[in-house]
Amino acid sequence: MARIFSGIQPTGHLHLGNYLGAIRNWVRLQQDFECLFCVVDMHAITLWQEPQALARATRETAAAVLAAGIDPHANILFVQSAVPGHAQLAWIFNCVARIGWLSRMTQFKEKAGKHRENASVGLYAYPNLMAADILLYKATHVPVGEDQKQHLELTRDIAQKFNNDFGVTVFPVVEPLILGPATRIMSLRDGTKKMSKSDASDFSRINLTDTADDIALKVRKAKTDPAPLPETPAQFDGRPEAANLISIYAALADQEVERVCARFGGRPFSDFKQELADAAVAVLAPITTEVNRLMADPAALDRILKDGAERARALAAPVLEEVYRAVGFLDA
Ligand code: AQP
Repeated sequence: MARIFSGIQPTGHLHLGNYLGAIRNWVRLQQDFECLFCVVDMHAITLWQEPQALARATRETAAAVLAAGIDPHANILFVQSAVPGHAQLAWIFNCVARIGWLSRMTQFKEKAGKHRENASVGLYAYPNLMAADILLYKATHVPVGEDQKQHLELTRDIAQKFNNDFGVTVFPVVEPLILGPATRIMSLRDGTKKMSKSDASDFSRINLTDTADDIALKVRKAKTDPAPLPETPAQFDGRPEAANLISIYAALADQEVERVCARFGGRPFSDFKQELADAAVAVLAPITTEVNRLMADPAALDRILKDGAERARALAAPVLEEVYRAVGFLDA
């Protein structure tokens, strides 16, 4: 059976973009694939995280994944740092990947910005850890958005170079899983920036833990332009905020963007925003209630994660043994 690995960083509150762009798809995937869902806390610390906030976000991220409908018995849900094989394999990949390969990664350039010399070594080597996450379980498919395509290519290069260097066929060629048209949700404050956990403004995103009142307020305050709503997607040009709000509505209501434009086109934003807020609340309220319930019992949540980590370690052990043998490391 095809095996999927998906990760999500506990870098803050999960938001509507994470839900519509990733988690909602994961819920659909679990019927057809063997899935590993991982809260990637080791990736999170490539940028500074307050320890207490990291611990809370790790539980909240797991809770949100469960609340969205992931079954932790049929799948494996776990925290990355609880499976040492990720770090062990990532080190070996640090020695397989070439500096030139990593230097081409656009996400490092974006995240390091102008302060490149001050960025952590971890941020630079992040794609090697991502390759380890996937290959530690010999995952065959990874659901990826546009922004992760380059990293997945690197995973394929690393797998191939490892196999060639050591004359083995340990690692499979990983395939990207493109799930329908890409849903990229943009910031409510700036339609050209993606909605992000680490955006300083909480008004830029709808969190999965927001109340109905929070959501209504954020949607009301969302940036728009003075023109009425576009009547077709062809009129989105130069109107990133309008395009974003319409796309969000379409994703929430599972409707074509064209249909949403036909329905609301020509009307003022105030009418539309009310309907958008209602649609967001209808989708998110049950998830929020469940996240809050799960967060109220951290011991039960930790038991689910511990069980997931045990099962992940069991899957990883024989792969790591194969890798150690290939490299010439003595048995652990
Ligand atoms: N705005 C978005 N629209 C659609 N999909 C999104 N994802 C994130 N933001 C959007 C998808 O969510 C999954 C998990 O992402 P991640 O936590 O691993 O990292 P990220 O993409 O860097 O997410 P954030 O929210 O922007 O976090 P920070 O602020 O920490 O960088 C991925 O599948 C991603 O595509």
